[in-house]
Amino acid sequence: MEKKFKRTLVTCALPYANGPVHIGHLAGVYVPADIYVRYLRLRGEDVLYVCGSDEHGVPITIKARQQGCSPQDIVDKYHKIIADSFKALGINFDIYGRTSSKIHEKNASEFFRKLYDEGKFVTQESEQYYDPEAKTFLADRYIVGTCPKCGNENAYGDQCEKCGSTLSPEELINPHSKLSGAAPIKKKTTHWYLPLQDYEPWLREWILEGHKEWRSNVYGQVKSWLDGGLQPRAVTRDLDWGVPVPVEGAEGKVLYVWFDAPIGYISNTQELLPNDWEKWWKSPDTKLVHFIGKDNIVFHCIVFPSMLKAYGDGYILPENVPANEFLNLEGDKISTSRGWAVWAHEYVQDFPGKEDVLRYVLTANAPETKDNDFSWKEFQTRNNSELVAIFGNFVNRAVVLTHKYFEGKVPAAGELTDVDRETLAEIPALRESLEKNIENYRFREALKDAMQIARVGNKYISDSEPWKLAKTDLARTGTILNVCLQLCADLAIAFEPFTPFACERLRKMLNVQPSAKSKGPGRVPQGEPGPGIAFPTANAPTIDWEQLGASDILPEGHQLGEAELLFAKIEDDVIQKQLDRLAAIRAEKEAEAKAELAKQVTPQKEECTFEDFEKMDIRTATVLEAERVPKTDKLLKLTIDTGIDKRVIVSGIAEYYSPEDMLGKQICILANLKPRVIKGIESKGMILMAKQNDGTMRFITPQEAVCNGAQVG
Ligand code: B3M
Ligand code: ZN
Repeated sequence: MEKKFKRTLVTCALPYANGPVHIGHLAGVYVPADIYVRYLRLRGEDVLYVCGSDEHGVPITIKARQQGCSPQDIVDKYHKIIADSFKALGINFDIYGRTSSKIHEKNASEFFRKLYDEGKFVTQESEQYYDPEAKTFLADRYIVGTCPKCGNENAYGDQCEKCGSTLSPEELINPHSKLSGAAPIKKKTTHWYLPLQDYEPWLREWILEGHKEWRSNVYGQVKSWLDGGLQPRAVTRDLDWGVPVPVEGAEGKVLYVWFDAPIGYISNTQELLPNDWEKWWKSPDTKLVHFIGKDNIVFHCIVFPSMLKAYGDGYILPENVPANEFLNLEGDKISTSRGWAVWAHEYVQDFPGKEDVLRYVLTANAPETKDNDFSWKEFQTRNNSELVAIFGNFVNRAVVLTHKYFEGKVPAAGELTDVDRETLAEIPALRESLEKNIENYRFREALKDAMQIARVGNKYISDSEPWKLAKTDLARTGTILNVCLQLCADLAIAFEPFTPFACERLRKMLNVQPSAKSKGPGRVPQGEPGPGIAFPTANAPTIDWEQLGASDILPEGHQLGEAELLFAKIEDDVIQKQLDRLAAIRAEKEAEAKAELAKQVTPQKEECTFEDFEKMDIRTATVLEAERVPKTDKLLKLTIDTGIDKRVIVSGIAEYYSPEDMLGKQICILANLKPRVIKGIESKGMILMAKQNDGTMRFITPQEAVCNGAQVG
């Protein structure tokens, strides 16, 4: 039996305020959460929707150092950019707080203190890296050195961003501190740890036994953590940015960012509802759902629940943690440092009025069960052939024809034919499926159900051709349009969680009001009344989720608003601009990678003897004639003066040197190499070249001119 709850608390992972959010974040966390919240509100549920910026952690301090400002400056900047971009996309949290707030510092501090006082932590002494010049402990991120796997000289102590390897500071070649450049030394330090292993039996029971319905990626990750055996986890760090550890003798230490951040959910709730927050966090009638990305699973399913369990005091645990996988971009992993991303705040500037298109595409292609790819071509196709050609086109035809033949008033439905009835009968089944899918966090499938309503409508209006019947049978035309308009109303209801801006436009066209049940800031505000009649009009009927699938949502004679385009086509040049931007990033990266490769040196060959070397007769020579070998790209035919003779050498250097480049140049050759016939030309000897690892070559020439035939050795 499904448990009944009185209210739902939805949290979204708190984005790190060290950069803007991108489509990967949106698809993974915020768009699905927003759909879920809007849906519950449409159904009249009591929902609280909480998020905020995660403003602690080492990367923020590094960014501040790079930019020569304070960590607070960094988080102030990105907090605003992130908050604004969410709002622009219709993601309207009840509160978007921040973990640098006073209330959060107090909360996190008290949370730690209670566990400390009750002996829930263990302390452990360990050796940590220390910068003897800057006199401070170094987080792994603050240690840089050469990656042992790829040779990148700027690898971090925890990761190489070039090759993606996970590293530890011990593995770095020539490790040095980012702060002073000094070689780090090891120094003893004491930290507090939460003994996670003590919570293992309880976690097993709660999740592995009690929540078999969780997504398999989430359940599987939890199971493998538990099967691997849990370890005590440090909850403090030697750092000067964060919530200070509220214990004597802990100077220079702060709470670990993953200890304080989830408490941020609670702090933000308190900030919004200082007197009423407890019912959201401590009542068994509250259903708590965490929306996160897959890299946050362990923290939300193991660490934070163990913290709450240790704390006691009636805190509830999540009923579900629908974590998504990752979204890639044009076939490559999204990377903030490489700039390989589509940023939310840039999207809303580049595509004004198309917020819904991004929401739609990211949902249609959501990485719910596996990593997925975002491509601009697919974005364009989904807009043009789904939103425009199916949803928009259907609504447009229905509303325009009603204006044309019935002065914009909903015509009477005469006797329904089988087709009419069958068409209308499809909607309740789709509604049921849509509801089930959203309630079970299958948003891609839910969106397909909603789109199916538009497909049904589009097919119905195309097949029944009311525009042809108008001259001969206006009553039948009216019946068909009545059916179409009911389907338009269905669409205005069913799409609200997915494309709220379009639904607002659609409500204006249909002259209806949004559901009165849908409370909270997630409800889409009505547009400013324009000149002329403002739609929806004051006494316009209200559409409600419960009407979805009914055949009489819009009453006969109801006056519609003006027709407008629901979605607009996206042209190739707009897409090309985005592709060009990405291509430039890709080209830059490839050039960098090549330069990096060129620097790398091939390991030394096996030892040889002087006699081995003596066998080779290396001489200087001068190029007398040079020409391309016909029908080849790489070969030059060089006639050279070796001092011994004049001879021909065929050499694969045409990619790097033109015949003119070579003319008159002094070179070195291996003179006694056994002759070979190349492309029908006998080649006697080989030109000595310096070959770099990126494949490029340069010929070897004496520092000053010498006579031809001089022996090299
Ligand atoms: N700041 C988001 C991330 O890993 C992380 C989430 C915290 S949720 C409490 O990108
Ligand atoms: Zn590397």
